[in-house]
Amino acid sequence: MEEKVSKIKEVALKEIEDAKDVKSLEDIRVKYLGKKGELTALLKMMGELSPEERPKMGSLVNSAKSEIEEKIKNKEEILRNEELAKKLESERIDVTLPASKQRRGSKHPLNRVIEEIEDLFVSMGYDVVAGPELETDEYCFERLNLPKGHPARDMQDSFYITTEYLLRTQTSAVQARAMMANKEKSPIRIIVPGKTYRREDDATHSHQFNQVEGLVVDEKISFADLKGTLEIFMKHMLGENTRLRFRPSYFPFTEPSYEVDVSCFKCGGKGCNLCKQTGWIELLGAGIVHPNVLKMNGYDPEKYSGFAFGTGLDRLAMFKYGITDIRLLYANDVRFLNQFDRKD
Ligand code: 2U9
Repeated sequence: MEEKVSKIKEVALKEIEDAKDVKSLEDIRVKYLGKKGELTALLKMMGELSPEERPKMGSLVNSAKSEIEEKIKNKEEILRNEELAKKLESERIDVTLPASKQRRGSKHPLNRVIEEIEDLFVSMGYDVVAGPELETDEYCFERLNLPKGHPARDMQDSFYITTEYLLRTQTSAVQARAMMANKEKSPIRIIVPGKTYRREDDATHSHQFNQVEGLVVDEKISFADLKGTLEIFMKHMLGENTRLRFRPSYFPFTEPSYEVDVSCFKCGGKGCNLCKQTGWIELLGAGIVHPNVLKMNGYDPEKYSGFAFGTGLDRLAMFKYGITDIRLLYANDVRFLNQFDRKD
């Protein structure tokens, strides 16, 4: 029996010594110290020994057991340290490697144009105002001198959600809201950039486009103020040599109304393919606010007058940056957008 214990111990200690990983150490522990382990079996056999032999053999088996446990514990620590060292070595970070390049986004050309316009008008004392894209018939049409059944409503067919609610066809509703919200009926100078929607079904028009409209209401506002403002606006956006041409037009909310052309910035007005040999490009609509619109939105037309204007931001961005296809503005193609990356 004594010999058997020392043999088991010797073999166990050798196996522990040779163990290559934590898993094989665990197998060794089970083999010798587990429920059905070799040393455990010897302990179970104690009952068969004589009472004189039992204490000696008991202490012998127990000390072999402790020695094996101790050795497994030490070896486990060594193996774990080795595994950790190997892992650290394989996952070592070379801090001297060049950093991976960060891909930087760029400002969308439409947003660049909007911000440029906002900065200009804010510098002239205007407020930038936003409003809902889902509008009521009242603000989109009625308060702009377009009662139900007015033939000019056909020019702006829209997406109706109910008979009362629709996607706004122009941002003008926001100007009407600003006039109504101004309880003191004090002068107003605002621009309203934003998305607008129309029910278009041909290939040259989009159901959604961006526009900016402006409104000034004050005492003694005249056509001269409108003309000067649009001149500053267009020269700022398209270049100092830009000239304007006003042609009579019709909008229900302004009287008189104008289509406003700018001299072609590609040929300077001589005539080219961009301006279809006319020297002019139609870019804005404008007019003197109709007295009915002033009245309907709480302003006394005897005391106040105003001017208003509007332009399509998509067209303006296309002209400014020489973009030839409007779909590029909405395709989110980084090869296109990267060209507008300011390097500053
Ligand atoms: C109020 C009073 C007057 C807004 C105006 C235009 C002329 C105009 C279009 C140009 C191209 C929009 O993007 S576009 O289709 N806009 O021509 N808009 S005057 O007049 C107003 C608005 C609100 C209370």
